[in-house]
Amino acid sequence: FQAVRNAQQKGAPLYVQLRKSIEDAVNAGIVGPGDALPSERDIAIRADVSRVTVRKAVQDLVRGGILVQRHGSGTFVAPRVNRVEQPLSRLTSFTEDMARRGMTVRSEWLDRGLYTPSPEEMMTLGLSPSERVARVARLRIADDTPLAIERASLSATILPDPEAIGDSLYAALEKTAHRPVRAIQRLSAKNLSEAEARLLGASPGSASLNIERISYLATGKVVEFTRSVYRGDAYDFVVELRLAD
Ligand code: 16G
Repeated sequence: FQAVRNAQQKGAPLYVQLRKSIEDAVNAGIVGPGDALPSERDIAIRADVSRVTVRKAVQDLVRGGILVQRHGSGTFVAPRVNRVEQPLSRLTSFTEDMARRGMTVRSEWLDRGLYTPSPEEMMTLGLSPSERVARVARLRIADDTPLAIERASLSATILPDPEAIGDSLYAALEKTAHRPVRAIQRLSAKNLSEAEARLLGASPGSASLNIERISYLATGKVVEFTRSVYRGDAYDFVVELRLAD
């Protein structure tokens, strides 16, 4: 922070200078992943800048995923997350993807049960209003890092007992010959809401990937309509491209 005071004459806005010196401290390992930052007031005093300047610098670093803010407990250097590379052309399950990398998979249940379908579920899954939809919502965790929030909807005729799927939805579907063989996946960029950020241990507003998967049986029947939110700092989706013939 001393450097900020020394550099004040150099022209760049103060919050930019402060942001850089915090970033340098993180990169140099002076503060490590998970370490708490001093309070806004302490930083302001030490760097001889206003608290507004500190807040702006910190907000930028939170947005960039360098720092995380936890309500009530302060600001921390973001834990280091090993990025996962996921090929996009294969229809695999989360459990298989992570097991192949030697990672330990765990899920926390957010919701599971049979419900009256929403209009969107009726349309996508081809259900009538009198039919039931099975909802399976989980926080997907690999090696203790929460990677994604996943909400799957399936026809209750395909998944009559969502409580009984165990660790892997696709393994459960395989047992009843309902494992999908084809899927259409749509990816879009989004910023995490407060609630999503809390579940994923990330900062509200930080980058994430929204993924929608509709998967099908060989007969063409829809099996699953799943919406997932993946942490932007933990996932790279990789696609192989070939010259069109
Ligand atoms: C993947 C799929 C999800 C599927 C799940 C099954 C994406 C974006 N999503 O996470 O649609 O329901 O795998 O995983 O790839 P499981 O068999 O481990 O429960």
